[in-house]
Amino acid sequence: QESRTDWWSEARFGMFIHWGLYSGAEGIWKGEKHRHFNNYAEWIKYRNRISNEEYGELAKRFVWEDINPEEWVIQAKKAGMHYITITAKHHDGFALWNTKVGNYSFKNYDPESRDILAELAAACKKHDMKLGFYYSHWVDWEHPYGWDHNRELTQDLSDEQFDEYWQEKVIPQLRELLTNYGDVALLWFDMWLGHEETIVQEKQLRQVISLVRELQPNCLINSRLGLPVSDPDIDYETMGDNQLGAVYQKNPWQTPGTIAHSWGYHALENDWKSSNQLLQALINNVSLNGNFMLNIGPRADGSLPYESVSRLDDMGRWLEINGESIYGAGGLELRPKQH
Ligand code: JFZ
Repeated sequence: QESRTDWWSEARFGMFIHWGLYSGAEGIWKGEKHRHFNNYAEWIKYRNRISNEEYGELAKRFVWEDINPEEWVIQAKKAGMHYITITAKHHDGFALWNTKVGNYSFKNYDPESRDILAELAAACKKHDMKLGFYYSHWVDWEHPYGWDHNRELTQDLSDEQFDEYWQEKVIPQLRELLTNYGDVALLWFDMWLGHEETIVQEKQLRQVISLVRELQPNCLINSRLGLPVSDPDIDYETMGDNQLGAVYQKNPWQTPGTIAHSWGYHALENDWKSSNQLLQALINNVSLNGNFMLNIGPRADGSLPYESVSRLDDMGRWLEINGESIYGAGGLELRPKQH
């Protein structure tokens, strides 16, 4: 019996791309001393309480004549990857595409900018690469009624306010993403795991699911949407960072991994994992019938750090020689497929 996750279970290895205004900050903000909660480069707006306007100015650091998403696709191919997931909207609330919903997107901050998701979608089509979108659905630091961890210390966000954010930003933006960019292979919702007091309601999540099923029936939905993995509408489980799947994992699953620490580009990080470590993460996951999605954080000019390129190329070379053991009925299939 065919299922919409068939391609996914064959694909095994994907590319995650964290790219947004934070890429222009490179993890560094004037006077930042206290690194609390986490020190991810892509969390810089939150950590430094940067206003929407000032943060938007980071758009000026983007070098549009050098930015070419096709290069990311070619790099993914070379690494042996079969799908790409890009941060359409991260927690900062800033849209990478030319959204008509609100004004927090490149086109309103830099007249030279282009619709990067349109270009990436075209490049993926050209190179036979599946494309998916990361969308931060409950955390949004731009919208006054999106979830912001600092709010816990200040005021309570009412259910009505949060639903206003949901209906006027989340739903119409997802509609755009599922309408204007061709086939969307998967959606990657994000949620801080273990956060009990989430304000998202089940009926809001069901609304998203209906929208996805209506507009793109083949699109996969991940578990960080906020419903249990056992829910029939959750197509695959997202594990924690570099976490391996449980042996009796029933659902399709994947681990998202970073090459260093942050997901977005950070100029000062140098805790790179080795090519061997990354290959072992991939092989471990595949041996447990799971996927591995390795993240890159391009700079504001679209380029990738040498350290990332060299690791991706190493993995691609290894897969070229040994790939059959991963994709065929090879020695790494320790147990029969369960789905
Ligand atoms: C979240 C984001 O906050 C982060 O910026 C990045 O986008 C990442 C992919 O997702 O961070 C998480 C959330 C959960 C875990 C790790 C990082 N986890 O469960 O290990």
